[in-house]
Parts: sequence; structure tokens; C-alpha cells
Amino acid sequence: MNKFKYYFILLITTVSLFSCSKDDTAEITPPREFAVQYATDLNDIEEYLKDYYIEDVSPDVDTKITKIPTGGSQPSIWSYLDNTTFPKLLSREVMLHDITYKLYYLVLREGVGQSPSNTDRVLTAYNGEYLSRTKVADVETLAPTFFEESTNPQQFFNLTSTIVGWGECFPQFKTGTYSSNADGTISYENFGAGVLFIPSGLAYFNSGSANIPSYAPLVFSIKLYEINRVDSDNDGIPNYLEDVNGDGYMRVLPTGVPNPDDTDGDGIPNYLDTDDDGDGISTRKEITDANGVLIPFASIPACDGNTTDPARIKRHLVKCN
Ligand SMILES: [Ca+2]
Ligand SMILES: [Ca+2]
Ligand SMILES: [Ca+2]
Ligand SMILES: [Ca+2]
Repeated sequence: MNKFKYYFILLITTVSLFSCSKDDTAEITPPREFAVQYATDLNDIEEYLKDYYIEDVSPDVDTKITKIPTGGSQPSIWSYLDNTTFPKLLSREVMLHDITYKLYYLVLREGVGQSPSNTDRVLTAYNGEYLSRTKVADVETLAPTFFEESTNPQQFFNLTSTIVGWGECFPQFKTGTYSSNADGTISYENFGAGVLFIPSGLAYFNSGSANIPSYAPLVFSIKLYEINRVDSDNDGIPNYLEDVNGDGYMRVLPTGVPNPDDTDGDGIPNYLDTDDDGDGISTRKEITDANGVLIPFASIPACDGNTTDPARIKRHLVKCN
């Protein structure tokens, strides 16, 4: 009996808690439509590209972006669109949220080392700003606001965990060279450097983040110092060697959409598929020696015996004998 009484009281309390919270909660605004917000963001980004110029690029590729003064003759960032020499303002198409985003990025320097795939980890210095419009005396202006920077990065970011815009742009840059200093620090040179102009749908969209308001397009100046290769499915083959079409990008695509990086067509791209060719034997087991001992990646022989050729793994997977 007591037990029933207890449950009854608990039930009443629960119901009143729920009804209480329902009454007190402000109406939640549904997120904006991606396509509508994208149109606004693209307009803001293109206006920024046309109204601002790269004032200064230091030898260390620190950028200073400034608004072109009235009557000024400075070349806008836009003037570098599809330039054949650096700086180059380029763009990528990104299919997401049932729309095709145009993602602009400025390459100041390409770099001389390796490019990450969109599933690798990067060590990058960066400076982040968001774009917003403010109205003063009925005059609306678009302006950047600084929110965060990292000048001496210590932490690698996995591009699958960062904003989509980073994962889409970083494979377009390469690392450089580095040397150790007597005081234990590292100097980076000749690295890829540029500026990314990211619509909010490829960034934080309606959620915002720390100092970033919701629906804010972002501008990141970046310097790619180092990369870490990732082996997501732990089969001994780094992701970038499971990028079958070699475009630097690997994705999980909706059911029915052909995926160029999915050898057996089971819907799981190779970099996440522990059995790439779908023969029932895990890839990891297929790269063992005669005694079943896993062959270290670097020493896996290729059909042609060239162990330095990255394509050797692909050949191995198509059952070279
Ligand atoms: Ca792998
Ligand atoms: Ca690919
Ligand atoms: Ca597969
Ligand atoms: Ca297999």
C-alpha cells in the first residue's frame, strides 16, 4: 500500500514537473532552412571578398585583411578569383543538406609537403573571425569580428570532428618543412597557407559556438604545419590509401548513391570497411604473412615489388598474385 502511495506521489510530482517546465519554457524556434541561410551567407561572403583586401602577408604568412577604403585602389580578394598565380581565390562545391554549397578559399601558398585527406588529423595555426551585419544610423555594414586564434598549436584536430568547412578545405593545402631549434621549439617553413570563407551551414549553423553567434559565416586564416594519417577502420591501411579515386575525400553517402571509394558497393566506404572487397575475409587478415603475422604497413610488398609506391595497397586489395 505504501509503495502504491509512493508511486502515486512520484507520478503526481513527475506530471507537475513536466507541466511546469512546459509552461515555463519559451517557444523553441525551429532552425532556419539551410537553403535560405546559405543564400544569405553566400551574399555576405561574396560582398566581403569584393570589399576587403589582403593588406599584408608577412614572411610567416600571417595575413591582415582590411576593408578597401572609399576610393581605394587596392585589389580586392575577389580580384584573385581563379588566378593562375598565387594568391588564388578558388572554390569547391560541397553537396550537403540537399543543396550545393560554394565554398571559397584563398590559397596564398600551397605548401611543399603532403596534403591531408578529409579524414586525417592536422596541426594548424589559425585565426578565426565571423561575419555579421550591424546597423548604425540606418546604414548597414558587413564586418568581421575576431573570435579565436591559435598561433602556436600543440593539438592535432581530426578533420572528421571539426566543422565541415575545414574538412573540405584542408585537403587543398600541403604541409611544409620544419626544423628543431636549440631551445626545443620547432620552426615551420614553406607550409600551405590561406584563408577559408565558410558558410554557416558548413560551420556551426544555428548552434553557434562559444564566441560565435548562430548563423555566422566564418573566415579562417590557416597555416598547415603537420598532418597525422588516420586508419579509421584499423585494418593497417591508412585512410588516404583507401581513397580509391584518389581525390583526397572519403565520405559515407546516402543509400543508393554510388560511392567511388566503396569497392564492394556495400554502402560502407573502404576507409570504414574492414572487408573492402567483401570476400568475407577482413582486410587486416589479407595482409598477413604466410604464418598469419600481420605485415607492418610500410613493408607490405606490392605486385611489382615496389614497397615505396602508395598504390601498392590498392593492388594488394584487388588480389594481385
Ligand atoms: Ca584503414
Ligand atoms: Ca575519394
Ligand atoms: Ca564497402
Ligand atoms: Ca576481404
